[in-house]
Parts: sequence; C-alpha cells; structure tokens
Amino acid sequence: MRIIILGGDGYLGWPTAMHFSRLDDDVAIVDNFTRRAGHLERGTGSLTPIAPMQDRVAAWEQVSGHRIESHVLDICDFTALRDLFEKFAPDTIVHYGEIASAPYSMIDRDHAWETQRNNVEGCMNVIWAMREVCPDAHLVKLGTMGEYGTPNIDIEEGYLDYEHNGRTDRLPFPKLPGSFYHLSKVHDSHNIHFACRVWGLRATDLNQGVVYGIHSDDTELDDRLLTRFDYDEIFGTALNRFCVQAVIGHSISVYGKGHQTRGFLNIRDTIQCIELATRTPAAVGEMRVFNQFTELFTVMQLAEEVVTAARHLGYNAELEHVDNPRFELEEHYYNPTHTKLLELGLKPRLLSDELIETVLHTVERFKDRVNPRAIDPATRWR
Ligand code: NAD
Ligand code: USQ
Repeated sequence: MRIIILGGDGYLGWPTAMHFSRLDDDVAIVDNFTRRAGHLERGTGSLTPIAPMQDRVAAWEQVSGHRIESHVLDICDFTALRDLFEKFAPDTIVHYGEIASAPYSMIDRDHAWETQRNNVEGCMNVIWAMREVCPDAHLVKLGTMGEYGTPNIDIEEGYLDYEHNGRTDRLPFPKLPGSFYHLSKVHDSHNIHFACRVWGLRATDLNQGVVYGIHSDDTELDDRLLTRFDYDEIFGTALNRFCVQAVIGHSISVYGKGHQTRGFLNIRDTIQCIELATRTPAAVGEMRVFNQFTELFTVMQLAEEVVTAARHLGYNAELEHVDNPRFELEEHYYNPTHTKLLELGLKPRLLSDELIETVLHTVERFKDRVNPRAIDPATRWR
C-alpha cells in the first residue's frame, strides 16, 4: 500500500507508521506539531521523552532499515495537502491528525473554536483533496465512541434501521456527544458521509474508544522510537493517568461516582484495527462505520484494576472520588455493538494485571519527568 498517515507524530500515529513501514508498505507521515504546541501552551509534556519527528524517522531507518517519508504540514493548508496527495498518490489515507482532547475543547470559547476549526477544516480539506487528486483512495478516519454519548438504547455501528409512521429507512445513528471536541468528530462524520454519498468517495469512520498502553512492538525496540504518553488533566486519558498517579503516590482520580462506562482498547489493538480496516477497504460510495474498542469498563473498575496491579508491585495506591469536572451521566445504560472488526479478524488483547504492570514499569523509568502540578482536574464543563 501507499499510505499517508495524518497526525503521524502523535500517540497513535507514530507507532502506526512504524508498523506499516515494517510490513513494507510505502509510508508518509504528516504533522504540524499541534499536540506538542498544546503542551507548550499548558506548560506540560509527555511522560516519555519523545524525539523530534525527523530524529524518530532517522532512528527508525537505522534500527529497521525501513524509510518513512515525513512532512511538516498543516492539514488546514489545502494547497499543500492537495500537492502532497498528488505527488505521493496514496491508495490509503489514515487520518489521526486532529486536536484530540475533550478538556482542551472546554477551556474557553477560543479553545472550543480552535478544536472545531482545526478538526473540521482539516477533515474537509482531506475529502476535497481526495476528490480532486485521488478519488479512488480509501480514507480511514479516526472518530470516537463519544460521538454517540450514552443513550438509553443499544448503540449500533454507525447506522440504525428506523420505522416511523409506517415507513422505514436506514439512517446514521443519533449522536449526543459530551464536549466540543467530540462534537467536532460528529461534524466530520457528517461531512465524510456526504462526500461518500455524493462524490462516491470510500471511507471507514472508526468510532474508537479510549486507548491505553505505552508500547507497540516497534516502540520497544529503542528509546528513540518511543511514542508520547500524556498524563496531565488536559491531554492524558483515564487508564494512562491512573498508572502515573499510582507510581508517583498521587491518589487515583475517579471523577464523580466513577460509574461512567466507556469502551477501551490497547494501543496495540488500535494498530491491529487500522491494519484490518485498511487491508479491506470500504466500497466506492460507502462510509463504513466500525465501533473500535475491545472491552467495556466503568471508571471505577479501571481504577480498581490499577490499584490491584500497583499494590502487587509494592505501591500504596489508593483511589479518590473527586468532584466531577465534566458534565456527564455517572449512572447510565451502555451497550454498544462492536462486531465488525472482530468479523474482520481482530484478536483483542484484553486488559490484565500483567499488562497494567508493563505500563507501570515503563512509568517507573520516567517518573522523574512527571509534573505533579499537571494532574488535578482544573478544566470544568460548567
Ligand atoms: P495525538 O494528539 O497524539 O495525535 C494527533 C496528531 O495530529 C498530533 O501529533 C498533532 O500534532 C497532529 N495534528 C493535529 N492537527 C493537525 C493539523 N492541522 N495538521 C497536521 N497535524 C495535526 O492524539 P492521539 O491520541 O494519537 O489520537 C489520534 C486520533 O485518534 C485523533 O483524531 C483522536 O481524536 C482519535 N482518538 C484517540 C483516542 C485516544 O484515546 N488516544 C481515542 C479515540 C479516538
Ligand atoms: N476520567 C476520570 N478520571 C480521570 C480522567 C478521566 O474519572 O482522571 C473519566 C472521565 O470523566 C470520563 C472517562 O474517564 O468519564 C474517560 O475520560 P478520558 O479523559 O479517558 O477520555 P475522553 O475525554 O473521553 O477522551 C479520550 C481521548 C479522545 C477520544 C476518547 C474516546 O482523549 O481523543 O476520542 O477518549 S471516547 O471516550 O470513547 O469518546
């Protein structure tokens, strides 16, 4: 495959790029370091020391013998993006390149707008550039399970069969997202769906759950190949934050009752899912939707799993219910379907004590880099 990975400097994009490169696909990565800039703005950073993108690419070539093409480019620059698509002629475009934080989008009006502008404009550019120069390519777009919210009915994979006043239709599943960030993904889904229906583009919208974990097969080869690992209140996600908190002796921050249920998956399974989605592309004119997660947990269950694993390693880990900074249901029904990736061959790596301990061990190596000031939630939904 000739594959472009947008957001290739990110937590998921970098290990995905190495994975396809190792499999001998022709890989180009694109990033404008928005995530690194977001950390500079907040005075925070990745737990793992991450090399500049160009150094990581050079280290990868040295370690693996494979070359990844890299481009410093803002996806919101339409001309530059279209030129790259024209020159590289991708058959697959994996689009990770968005601002990925719900709290960031809730800081204030400017951060809400910057998140939606960057994400919607970037994705809009991707579909227009595809239409103009590579209409046969397959777009694999990272959406999020949070697009659906937590409705009191079963969640289907993208579409629902409706019967209304004696008539039936299959329509996009209703969306009830919980932040301006999650809303940006809903806007993207509508725009991509439109491009598939009207222009005949082909796309897979991956409604991914919360990702955890620190390593892929390739990041383990050399410290210069590490991917980022965020633990701060803005960019860090639940289980990753809990592991850092356990190691530095901070109480594990369960927001509210902790009965909120979400879909979760290991970073290695993200890569597996992307590979499965890219190797069997959507049909012309189709926007497929896969719900991409392997397990459901309540936040409490996750916190308890981390407490158990951390205590096993000798840490005196404890969880604490903190006043929930978000506006979200803490008790709700949650039953999302997630069979399509399994049907394509996904072999989930389920959460285990051993897996959490691996993360804890890596956190231990870099614990001196933790900024404790960055951990407590300060961004509130209202
Ligand atoms: P990340 O922030 O680490 O990676 C995204 C990358 O895109 C960053 O390196 C950023 O600099 C880049 N980027 C953003 N805007 C850009 C622009 N205009 N031009 C060029 N590059 C740009 O985030 P991640 O955790 O790797 O997430 C990747 C994707 O997966 C995101 O779209 C996110 O919404 C989605 N997702 C992530 C998770 C998760 O738990 N990590 C779960 C569900 C969905
Ligand atoms: N939570 C805590 N304590 C914490 C952090 C989070 O209890 O210290 C709770 C939150 O209140 C929420 C749940 O854990 O109920 C998940 O929060 P999160 O910060 O781990 O994840 P979220 O904000 O939903 O966003 C993350 C990624 C985002 C992706 C999304 C997938 O940052 O890019 O889209 O997961 S999903 O949640 O399925 O929409």
